[in-house]
Amino acid sequence: LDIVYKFNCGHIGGDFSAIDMLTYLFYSEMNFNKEKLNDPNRDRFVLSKGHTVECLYSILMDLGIISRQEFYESFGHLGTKYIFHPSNKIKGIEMNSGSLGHGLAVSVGMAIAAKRTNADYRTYVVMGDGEQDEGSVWEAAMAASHYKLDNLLAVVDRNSLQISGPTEKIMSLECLESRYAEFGWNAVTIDGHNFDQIAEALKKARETKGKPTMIISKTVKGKGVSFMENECIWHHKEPSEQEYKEACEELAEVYK
Ligand SMILES: Cc1ncc(C[n+]2csc(CCOP(=O)(O)OP(=O)(O)O)c2C)c(N)n1
Ligand SMILES: [Mg+2]
Repeated sequence: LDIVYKFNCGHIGGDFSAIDMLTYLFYSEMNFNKEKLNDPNRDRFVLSKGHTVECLYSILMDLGIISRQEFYESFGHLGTKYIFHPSNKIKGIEMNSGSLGHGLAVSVGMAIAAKRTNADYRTYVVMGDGEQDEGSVWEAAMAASHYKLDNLLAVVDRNSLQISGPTEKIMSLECLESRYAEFGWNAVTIDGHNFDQIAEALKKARETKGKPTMIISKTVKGKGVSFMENECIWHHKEPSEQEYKEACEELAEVYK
């Protein structure tokens, strides 16, 4: 919220739908921290829905991987690595993303590389639900099951909204879980704001052998701020001073 307000740009709705999942992945699931940035065995994370980079920046700042001061001084300036989508010039970010439909395919490549080199890192990728409209996602989905990538964990942030409206109006996706299951995945649908359900799904994913796991993470776009929740306009809207104040107050209530 601070980043989007201060720089008057960003994608707050999709940041807030995904941040609970990213929080769990970075703080409780992945073999990844500040000391492991160059460790070949670190788990790989790809934010395929790269337009919501603010949620990733927030975590990397909190983990001390990105300097908060450097970030706020240079974000968006000419020549900076702190740009509006993830850049792999930043330590801790594996892949440039933002052009939707590429993250799963690149993650499949990372997972295949682990298998071929007998490395035991796992690969995690978070996609958007509107992103599922990209045909390349389904090519990658086929490859993931073909190569039995049980070291690959994918998430669809199922907030049911994309840039211009509800996913079901633009390109219906239901039933997403059974589609992935038919593509040979271990697919599960959970409440993506419930840490117990996230933990359970990730545990089962680790136990599943011979297939990749897809978590359909049902979320609320704009989660945590009443006037942003489920409102398409907040895909890419910047809060006014008053809206910023109100949003801060609401979030402070939730997190006190
Ligand atoms: C290939 C490509 N086409 C178009 C865009 C522009 N774009 C940015 S965000 C977005 C909507 C994405 O919706 P969704 O995947 O549901 O993301 P979320 O709801 O999590 O923000 C689009 C079309 C893009 N980034 N990449
Ligand atoms: Mg969406």
